[in-house]
Amino acid sequence: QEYVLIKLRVVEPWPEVLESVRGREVYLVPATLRPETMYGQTNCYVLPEGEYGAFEQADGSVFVCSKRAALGLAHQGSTNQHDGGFVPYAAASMGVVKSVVPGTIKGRDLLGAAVRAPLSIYDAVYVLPLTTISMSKGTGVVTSVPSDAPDDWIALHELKEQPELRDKYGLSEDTVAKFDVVPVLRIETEEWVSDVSAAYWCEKLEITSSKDADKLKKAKDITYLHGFSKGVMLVGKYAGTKVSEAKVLVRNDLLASGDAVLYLEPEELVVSRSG
Ligand code: ZZB
Repeated sequence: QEYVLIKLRVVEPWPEVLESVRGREVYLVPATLRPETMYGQTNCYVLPEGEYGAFEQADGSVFVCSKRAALGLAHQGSTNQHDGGFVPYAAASMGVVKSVVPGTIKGRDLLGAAVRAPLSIYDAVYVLPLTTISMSKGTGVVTSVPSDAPDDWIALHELKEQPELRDKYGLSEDTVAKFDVVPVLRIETEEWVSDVSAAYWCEKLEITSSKDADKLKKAKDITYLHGFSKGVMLVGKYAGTKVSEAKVLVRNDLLASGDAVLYLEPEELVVSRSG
């Protein structure tokens, strides 16, 4: 599985948990399969109970992600632990990567941090909680595109509508209030048309909770399928282009500008998850 890791740069106010790397180039690195939707990023999600680390990369920058993903990246040669040469899988799996922040970073400690998301129309977006994140997929960090990802839409909607939920995580209203859903691509089928397909399907299927797994899966399947086959870009450099073509163009632009890196999900680690 090839994911694109988007580099979301941590900016002031600096989170306390990252104090030891203050002033350095620190990024949260969500894994995405939908680089063409990055114009619509409204926030970033982490798992509150998830365990993350801050891992130094070969260029001196620091990636905040799961240890599992850091090992996978090391396997691909993203760290300089082995004189810049190929990093053997065995060495990576023996724990060559080391977090440059002492102790573990809980997702909870990252909530409310501000990050700069490449291509997003918003200057800075905030780190918010998502309880359905799997720590054994991607990096454990997810970038949120509520226009086209149903899981992202409902979780943001809940945080906007429920002050008690924000209180539970110590989040101010500012972290969600002004972040309206951004239309990124139009899907037009014979039955329906929408510029914010995830929002459209969440409402149509009457999804009211992020725990509504069955309906969310249905909404996700529909938006994924039609987004790729029928979607046309509405914004950015490739406005007017089909999603199926824009996807690789935006991916390549993000890689070329240094705003993203590739992450190949290692087979071995996926297999070991199921025993
Ligand atoms: C931006 C985006 C925009 C995404 C969209 C989806 C959609 P898959 O197919 O199940 O592998 N994701 C990444 N890592 C995780 C994780 N650890 N736990 C939960 N969700 C995760 O799904 C890959 C997508 O799931 C990724 O692409 C990411 O969200 C999220 F408009 O990034 B995506 C209809 C989906 N639309």
